[in-house]
Amino acid sequence: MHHVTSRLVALLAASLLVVGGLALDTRSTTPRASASGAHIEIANFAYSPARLVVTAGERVTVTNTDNVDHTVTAADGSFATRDLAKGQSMSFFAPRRPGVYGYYCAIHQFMQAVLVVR
Ligand SMILES: [Cu+2]
Repeated sequence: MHHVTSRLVALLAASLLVVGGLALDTRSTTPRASASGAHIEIANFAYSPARLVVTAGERVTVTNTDNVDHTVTAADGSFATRDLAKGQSMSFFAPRRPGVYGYYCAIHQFMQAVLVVR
């Protein structure tokens, strides 16, 4: 009897692991940086992707397609672009320290997104 119970517990633990694995898979579908570097596009007052995963120190290129100027400005000051007019691009290097870096537009501070450094 006790034997059956512990087997059930093991099964339950295994299925929980599967659920956990699925959750991890979902997270790994976040756009990843390619060999040519990572990109952030600004369109309609929003950053795309809203959550970009890069490696430490990776080059990140920002392109503004809106008719008004925007910036990418890290909340902690660790990276920033100048004001980008329509069609302009600028690159910066992701921080060396892994972490989650929130950034915003210095001109329209409601525009917010996240750079994840791994
Ligand atoms: Cu802006």
